[in-house]
Amino acid sequence: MSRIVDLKRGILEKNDLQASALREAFREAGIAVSNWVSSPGTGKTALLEALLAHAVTTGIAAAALVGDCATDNDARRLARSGAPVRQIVTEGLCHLESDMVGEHLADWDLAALELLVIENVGNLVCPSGFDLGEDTRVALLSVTEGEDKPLKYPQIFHSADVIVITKTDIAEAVEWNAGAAYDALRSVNPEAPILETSSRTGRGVDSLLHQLLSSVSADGSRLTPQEA
Ligand SMILES: Nc1nc2c(ncn2[C@@H]2O[C@H](COP(=O)(O)OP(=O)(O)OP(=O)(O)O)[C@@H](O)[C@H]2O)c(=O)[nH]1
Ligand SMILES: [Mg+2]
Repeated sequence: MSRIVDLKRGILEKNDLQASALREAFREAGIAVSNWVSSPGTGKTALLEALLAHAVTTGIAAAALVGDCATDNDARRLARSGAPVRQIVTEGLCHLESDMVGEHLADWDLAALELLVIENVGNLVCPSGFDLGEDTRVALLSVTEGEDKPLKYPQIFHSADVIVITKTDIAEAVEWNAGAAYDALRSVNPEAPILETSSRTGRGVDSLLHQLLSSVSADGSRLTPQEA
């Protein structure tokens, strides 16, 4: 048992070390980086498609790195925006690790970008322990998942800098109880801004884009979402 604990600790320490190096590289390049975590099907890719399209039309240099266990379906969807996109296939691993991010960014000119979004593998547990060097961790919750998910999977919502509610266009149809959801979110994360979005209507896309961009100040240093 203690060998398993030691092994897990070793993996996390190695990840944290590489994440610190990535964070420094992102800071030097002056790029805002966010790591999107949620369960499968919350609408990460759909919202990111809308966000990238909005960034392209408003002249913001944004790019995406997307992780999945298998297929490059999400990268192909996102590439339609015209923004640079790359897929990481984890071959079954339930989360992204910082060395995968580093390898896939090795030949990118980060200084030419203003925003990088990393879409993590859809999973409400595993990604929470792995720092990817991001400025902003975004946890997403869709109106179809059930208002109690933050209580059942507290770590992922607790570790978020920004919380995004997705698919609000169908909230009424699925009898979404916003009050119960906010109570659950606030009980595990009292501070993080909560944004309501719909990739169908475009609701909240501009606010999210500005929230992510404002995480980096003019000198490249990190601001908390409350300071931004
Ligand atoms: N009505 C509605 N449907 C949405 C919205 N966003 C996503 N969907 C639908 O939800 C389903 C899942 O969306 P994806 O964007 O693939 O979800 P994801 O979180 O990227 O999924 P994984 O990458 O597999 O974890 C698709 O059928 C989308 O069309 C939304 O804002 N409104
Ligand atoms: Mg996706």
